[in-house]
Amino acid sequence: MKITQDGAAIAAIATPIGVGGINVVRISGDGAFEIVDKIFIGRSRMDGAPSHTAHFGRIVDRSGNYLDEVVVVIFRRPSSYTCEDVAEISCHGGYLVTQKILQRVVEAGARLAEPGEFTKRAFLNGRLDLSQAEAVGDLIHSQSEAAYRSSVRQLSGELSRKIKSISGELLNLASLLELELDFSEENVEFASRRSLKERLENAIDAMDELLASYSVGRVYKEGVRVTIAGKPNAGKSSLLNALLREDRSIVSKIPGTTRDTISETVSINGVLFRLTDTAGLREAMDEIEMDGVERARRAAEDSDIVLLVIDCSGSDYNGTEPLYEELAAICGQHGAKLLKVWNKIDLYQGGAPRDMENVFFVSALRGDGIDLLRNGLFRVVINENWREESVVVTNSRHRDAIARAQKSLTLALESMGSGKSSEFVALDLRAGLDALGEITGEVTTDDMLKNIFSKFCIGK
Ligand SMILES: Nc1nc2c(ncn2[C@@H]2O[C@H](COP(=O)(O)OP(=O)(O)OP(=O)(O)O)[C@@H](O)[C@H]2O)c(=O)[nH]1
Ligand SMILES: [Mg+2]
Repeated sequence: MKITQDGAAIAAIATPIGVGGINVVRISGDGAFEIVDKIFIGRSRMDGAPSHTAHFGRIVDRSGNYLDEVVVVIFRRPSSYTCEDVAEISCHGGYLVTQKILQRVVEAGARLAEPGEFTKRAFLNGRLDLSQAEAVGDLIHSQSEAAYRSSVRQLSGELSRKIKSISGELLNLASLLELELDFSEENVEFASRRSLKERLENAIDAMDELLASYSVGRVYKEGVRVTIAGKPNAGKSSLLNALLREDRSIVSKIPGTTRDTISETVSINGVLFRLTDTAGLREAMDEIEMDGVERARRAAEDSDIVLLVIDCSGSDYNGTEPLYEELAAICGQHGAKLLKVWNKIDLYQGGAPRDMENVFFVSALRGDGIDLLRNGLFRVVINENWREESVVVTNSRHRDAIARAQKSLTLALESMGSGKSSEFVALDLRAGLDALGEITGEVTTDDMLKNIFSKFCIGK
């Protein structure tokens, strides 16, 4: 296992800022144990201590005054998160005491770590590949069961294995073609063109599947934005409360109650939905309301799903077509889905409502039909045919790399079809391999790494 060139010791507080039971200051790199020995008084020295041992003692300042009682855990290279020498100082969980210990660590020779630098070193030292390192960041930021589950799967190397199996096949094909080139004088074919074509097509199909999984992956990772729109008094705020199963939004008989937009999140089958209640859409009466209506329109522009709530207690529902058309136009432009929700069915006087596609019948007040609507929202984003165990791409960087790789393979197929020399085909295959290599990190640039790890927290 190679150790990073610049293995100088770095340090950071690894726990959240604030007051808690324990905080951890983490040090990684050359001289990590010597640094601790300069500021720590315990029974033994860390420099000679065995890996994976915990040591009780005190951290002292320059004059030998004690700052805190701590436990230091040490991990010797390469058996640590970063594959370097790592010391973790657990101190009492106060803001000041932790800052003082970090300051001592820096005085003793460590430099402050940049965001994600521990994980970056873990990647550079081969402990994780790039998609796994990214999964660490996703895991920390996951806000829903689905985001959590998909990041754990990616961390375990599921996506990497899939990508490597496709790359392995491409590498075999490229090598065969390149071997042919070496023997070009003899004019031999190491693989029949038919079998080559078939294997390429299979790789393209496998990529298609991965690309298709991104629509689900994005939903898992980022959640779904839902706007609740409709005329004043239709029951939008009541519907928000019913979906949340709590009273968050102000409900009243007076039209125009909601003037601002209110957003809340709710988990449906583990997927995060961000629901936005809006001001009723009509020609506004006063300036504040006008602003609210404008916000409602903007929220609809920014949504994955728009719910048009229609009050069916009177005869008013007949007049909602213009509103439907307006929202349909907004949704059409932004690729969002528009669903109709007939509300107040407890007061409905018309004939039995017909079952229609993308139309739901509910009573936000009594809760009728709310579970069906919740399930409907879930079905809009997670197709019934989706298999839970499929490998899912959750990261747009990965999706773009797969799309580029697929394009190169399509070019390779075309070149073969038009009888071009193996040289061209092999070149396209290599380009495809490079694109896939960006996902696992076999091919990287400084900018790419900077971009990825700068989004991490300091101390991770
Ligand atoms: N009977 C019945 N009344 C309902 C139902 N849903 C909402 N209401 C009532 O309709 C009135 C308006 O509800 P809100 O939820 O405030 O409606 P809104 O669309 O948010 O109204 P604005 O914010 O003013 O645009 C309230 O008196 C609710 O109690 C329902 O399913 N059945
Ligand atoms: Mg309201």
